[in-house]
Amino acid sequence: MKQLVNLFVSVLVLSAVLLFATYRLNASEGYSGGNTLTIFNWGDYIDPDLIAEFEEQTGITVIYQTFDSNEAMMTKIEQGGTTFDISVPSDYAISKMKEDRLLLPIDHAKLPNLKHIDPRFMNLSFDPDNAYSIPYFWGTVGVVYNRELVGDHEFTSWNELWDPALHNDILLVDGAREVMGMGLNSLGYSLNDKNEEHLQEAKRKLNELTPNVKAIVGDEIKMLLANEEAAAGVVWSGDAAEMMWENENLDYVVPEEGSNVWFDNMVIPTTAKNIEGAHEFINFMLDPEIAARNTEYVGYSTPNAAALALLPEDISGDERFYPAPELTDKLEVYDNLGKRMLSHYNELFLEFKMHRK
Ligand code: SPD
Repeated sequence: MKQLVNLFVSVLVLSAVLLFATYRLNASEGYSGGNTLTIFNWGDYIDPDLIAEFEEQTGITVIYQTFDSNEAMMTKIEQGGTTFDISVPSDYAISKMKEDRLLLPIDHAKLPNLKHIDPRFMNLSFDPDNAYSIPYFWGTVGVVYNRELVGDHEFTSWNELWDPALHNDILLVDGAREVMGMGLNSLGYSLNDKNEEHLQEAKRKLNELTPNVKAIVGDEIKMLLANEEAAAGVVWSGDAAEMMWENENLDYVVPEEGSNVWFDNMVIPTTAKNIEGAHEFINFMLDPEIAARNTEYVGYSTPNAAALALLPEDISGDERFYPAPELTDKLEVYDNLGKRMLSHYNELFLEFKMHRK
């Protein structure tokens, strides 16, 4: 009898341990059981107070995870084993995720705040009718530079980055499309170019930039440039805005040969378990007062017209971050290049990174 009781206790303990381990695993992989919502967003891309407010307002518990590139995010969602309810891909990634059937349709009837989005940011080519994606932030790629450290340079041309005077003094954002795009644009080619000769030419040109490249980094780029650890950097516009709040010697420019205009939108991946909660979250983020606070916190440009009207003039009137449509119309949106070409861009970028070692 004693043996039977011991066996029973052992089975009970083992079950409890297994249950706990499963719970921990699910939590770390973004399990959205119960009244939870799992959000998969770029790093440094939301005011954390807003998550707390959303939880308080709705009674939903948010599990929040971050990524640092569209490619990493798509791989994770494709692999499965996650239950993300919300993600925030960029334009070309949205087009690819739609193609790969990784997105659920969004019910606009559940988003009364959608009316606040400036029509200029709706119905874009990567998702006509916004059937699968709702605008979050937008911006450009350009050069942030420290007026005190770069001599006469104003970076109206990408080619100024190649000046030997900038030896070991520039930082690059860790993005395959951004760096390859910059290489292609500096040669006068499109940042969506698929011509192999042009791509190899761009890689050779990037290799020539190596002596000037101090580091290729993620979100730390803001801290490094604000602390004057480098004279210039190729960055996303919102990161530039945030650095410029910290250091008044910094300025931001989009070089004249052309660059990228991008759009990050909220989506509901097919991994979602809390579709209702996902709609509630999207509608919450579209509220003008919430979107304005989020914009002031992260520094990126809001597509929400009612939120923009609430922002101070030094933000909403800054043409470096809210350029006129005439300028953005001249910039290019990244195309969904297709699986093979996208991998090729990534390989070339990796080869460039290896060339530095
Ligand atoms: N730290 C937040 C970065 C978000 C940048 N998204 C830009 C994507 C451009 N393709």
